[in-house]
Amino acid sequence: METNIASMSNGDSVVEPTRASTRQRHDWTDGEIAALYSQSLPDLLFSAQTVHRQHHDPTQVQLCTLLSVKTGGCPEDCAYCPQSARYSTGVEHQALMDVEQVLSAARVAQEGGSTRFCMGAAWREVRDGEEFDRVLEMVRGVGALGMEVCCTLGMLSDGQAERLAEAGLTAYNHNLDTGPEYYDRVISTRSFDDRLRTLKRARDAGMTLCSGGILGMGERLEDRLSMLAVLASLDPHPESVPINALVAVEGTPLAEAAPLDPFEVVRMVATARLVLPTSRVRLSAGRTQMSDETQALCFLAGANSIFTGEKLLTTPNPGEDRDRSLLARLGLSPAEL
Ligand code: SAM
Ligand code: DTB
Ligand code: SF4
Repeated sequence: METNIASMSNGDSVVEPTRASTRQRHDWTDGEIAALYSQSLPDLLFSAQTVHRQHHDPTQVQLCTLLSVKTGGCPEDCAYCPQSARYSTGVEHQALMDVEQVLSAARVAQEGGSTRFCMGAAWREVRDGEEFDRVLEMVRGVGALGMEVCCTLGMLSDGQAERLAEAGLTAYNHNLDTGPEYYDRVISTRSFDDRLRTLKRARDAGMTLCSGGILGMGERLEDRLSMLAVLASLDPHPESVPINALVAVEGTPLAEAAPLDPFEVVRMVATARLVLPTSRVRLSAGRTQMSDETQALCFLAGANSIFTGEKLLTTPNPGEDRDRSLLARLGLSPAEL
């Protein structure tokens, strides 16, 4: 049965915010999403928590670890990215790592409580050959440890998606990054539709999807919300949705981007929770700039996954000790597989 929490907490709400609370809806309009987002913070958090508890244990947070298996020198022009060869960011280039090195990093991550290991490569797209074969070997090896395995390698062709799925890849990460209208202001070397095509290939090959975006690149609120509408239009919804706050890196075109209002991140997480009720919402890049209290509000708003460890791909992350203490202070526990 569908509940209308808005009428319980705020009879004047424009829409029925949680009309779709118990199922995935794929026809959210930008207007409906805007009405959710703009409720009072207490109403928004109440709705988001109610939906969150229908699908998830609110005390459990999934711990994921990232590893950059091939770093820097990327031909793309993503304006936020320290790994693009077009900007001088001081990121040291590193060729594709050896399988054994990657597996030993995965073991360390697992010992630290991570259940998911995500390997990233600064590629525009996957190319068939020895390097792709090596990545497939990494996927098999991490899977054999009993972890969820995720890769983010750029664009995929049909055959490549199938080979990744056969190797046991749990999830493919490919972010929309922003809404369709703003997209061209951030990246010119591949289109929004290219992204959707790669996501479809990964889905058709049987993998789960990890797709989200970045806040704080100069986009309007409408762009953030239309990104959520596109994510929700995917059927089924992406199983995990990373919400990144821009890490403004010197040398990139977005180095001077204005810092985000933390409440905008909280509202975005809560709105993602409402329109993507069954997905894991991952509070991703940008946590080093967030206070403990902001992160706590994000967990209250429905975030239930984080990246742990000292580093994301190339930029700093809070690190295990700090995260362990934050979760303990909030009475949250690492989710088990
Ligand atoms: N090269 C592949 C691609 O672009 O699909 C995979 C790696 S790429 C670094 C993965 C994602 O990291 C990007 O889509 C973007 O959302 C995120 N990202 C990169 N740089 C970031 C930054 N400075 N701040 C926040 N998120 C960032
Ligand atoms: C995602 O959405 N965020 C992660 C992961 N997916 C691949 C990457 C964040 C990268 C932040 C910048 C860096 O460390 O290079
Ligand atoms: Fe390359 Fe990915 Fe960075 Fe874009 S986000 S420059 S594709 S590594």
